[in-house]
Amino acid sequence: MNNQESYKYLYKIDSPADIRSMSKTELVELADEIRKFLIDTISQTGGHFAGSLGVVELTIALHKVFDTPNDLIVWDTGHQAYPHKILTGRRDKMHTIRQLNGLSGFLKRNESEYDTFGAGHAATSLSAALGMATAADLNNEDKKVIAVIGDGAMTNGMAYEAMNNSGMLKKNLIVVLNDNQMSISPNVWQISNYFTNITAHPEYNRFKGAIWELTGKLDQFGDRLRKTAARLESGIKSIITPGMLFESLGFRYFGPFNGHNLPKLIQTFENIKDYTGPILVHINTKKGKGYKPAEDHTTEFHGISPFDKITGKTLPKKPGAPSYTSVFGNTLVKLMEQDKRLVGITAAMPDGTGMSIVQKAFPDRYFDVGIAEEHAVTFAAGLATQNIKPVVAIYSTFMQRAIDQIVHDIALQKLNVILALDRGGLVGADGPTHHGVFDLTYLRMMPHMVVMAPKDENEFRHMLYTADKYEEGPIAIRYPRGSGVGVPLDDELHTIKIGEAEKISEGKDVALLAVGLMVNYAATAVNMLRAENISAELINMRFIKPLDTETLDYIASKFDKVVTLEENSIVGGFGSGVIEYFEDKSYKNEVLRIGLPDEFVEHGTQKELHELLKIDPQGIKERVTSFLAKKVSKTKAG
Ligand SMILES: Cc1ncc(C[n+]2csc(CCOP(=O)(O)OP(=O)(O)O)c2C)c(N)n1
Repeated sequence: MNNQESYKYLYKIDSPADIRSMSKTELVELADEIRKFLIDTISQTGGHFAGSLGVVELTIALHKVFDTPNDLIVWDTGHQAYPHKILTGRRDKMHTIRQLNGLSGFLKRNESEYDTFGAGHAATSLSAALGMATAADLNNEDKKVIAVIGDGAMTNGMAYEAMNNSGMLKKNLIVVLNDNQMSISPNVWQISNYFTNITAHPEYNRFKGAIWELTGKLDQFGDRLRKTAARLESGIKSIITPGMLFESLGFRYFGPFNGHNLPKLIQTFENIKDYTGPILVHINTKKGKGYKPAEDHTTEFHGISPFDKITGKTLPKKPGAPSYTSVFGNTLVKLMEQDKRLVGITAAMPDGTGMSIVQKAFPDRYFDVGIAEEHAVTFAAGLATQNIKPVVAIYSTFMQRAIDQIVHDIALQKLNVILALDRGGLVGADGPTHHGVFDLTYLRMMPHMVVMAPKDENEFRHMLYTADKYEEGPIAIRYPRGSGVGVPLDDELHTIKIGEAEKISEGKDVALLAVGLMVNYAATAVNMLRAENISAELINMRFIKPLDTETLDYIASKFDKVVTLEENSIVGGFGSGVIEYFEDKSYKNEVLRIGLPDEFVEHGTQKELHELLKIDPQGIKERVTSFLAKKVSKTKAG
């Protein structure tokens, strides 16, 4: 894919040890080569791009100065770690990134010894790094631990919990704040203004460094003097910087530095690497650095499908059904026109969730709270106590962050909050950190919760309308990543009776009870089964909670064998709900649960994964056929 001859250094680097002997001038050239390589490769594969372009110099500087893998670099979220992968022996596999059996798009402990901590969700790096620094002490090991966190991830509470704890523990921890003033979308938070306002003040930092060194040398008085110096320093710093946030939390602050000045970065890390205690190095970088289209359109290039590297344009999409995300945004705007109580909340994903459509239509009724899913949910709960009807749109995987808030703040108090869980089910290339395969399980366990999953984009719109009209407590809708199935959209919206299933087709040999996307797959499987003279009845259950027990009673009386289908873990999901109900009623039907296995599913396209896991129409047909062929009778264990 890449012409090796056009690279002077890159193909000589198989591990970070190879860059440690290189001069700063050579490393600057290497940085250019890494960018060229990234542009060549990711334009063909697609992937997380702009963030990686922004940390090329940082990655080189860290691997040059620190003794990785003995020293530990913890990248937050992991979407910006492509240069790290390139320098740590994975250059020649980069063309496989995010593809089935290829490199992960994030960090993975089992992919490389340089990947110290797996991630995909934001703001875990500081806690994990503090754990590692503490373990180094406990194990009597000499290790530096460096966490790299973005300004977007710093909108998440976990970062502050970790900083607070770091200040208490006083472990040797270096935090690099990679400040590009962007999350995926522009950063919305108050504290980003704080970063921007921090004045670069070399005299101040030099003065501070000198005092610190001097007081450290005066053994017996050093500690007292240091405390006095620290007080003096606070006084001075509060005059020349707008706040003392990091220092108040117990970090020594250095910066801000130009994160693209490689020699200066190397020098900075050389200077601070042996300092003790928590240190924060603040660098300014440009997301998309070095590739104009990505610099100009950072949001689009955060994660991108294959593109033309000359024009920066992505390959044209085949015209097709609208995405669930856009149907969500457009329908919500329509509902908001009628119902003035409705407001929209996103946790730093306005484009990803379709909330940007709401933002344009109703800027005053739209809230981007930052990467703060827990807060988003409790914020919604607060709004709901005052007769506002919040719609919280969060990807299923990120909603995992807010399980307690849903239980404690919303469900327990029976507040009228609408939860819109986008990317429910397997998401494809982002892999196990991002698959939304537990939501039916974790939502189903909560009292007062209503949980729906639409079979197509039209039903989705009616479910949103139903949620708006529902006044009995929380109601959740989970829907898949990607396009709808291409059905016409009704103009008039109507409510769906809570807990009412829909019969799709009549049959006599076996019942298929499906939710969400699986209704469609099952419908195709029903046709395939018919060709083999198997007559299957298909029910679109629509509600995971409450279950349509009338329909379940009817199914249990009509069929010996029942199949449940869901794109969720089979542990505790929709199928488990059906089995629990049958058990409670002492029904003796045989039940086959088709869903996702009790393991983390790797990355690949959605289609590949569906096939692999036999939840595609063909797989369903095969599994139903062998289920019917099997003579099973329920017996006591043993
Ligand atoms: C808990 C969680 N919520 C949302 C996301 C989606 N997400 C991935 S990267 C990102 C922005 C991160 O911004 P920043 O930390 O500044 O890193 P940058 O991309 O600017 O390098 C977001 C919101 C996530 N990964 N994890």
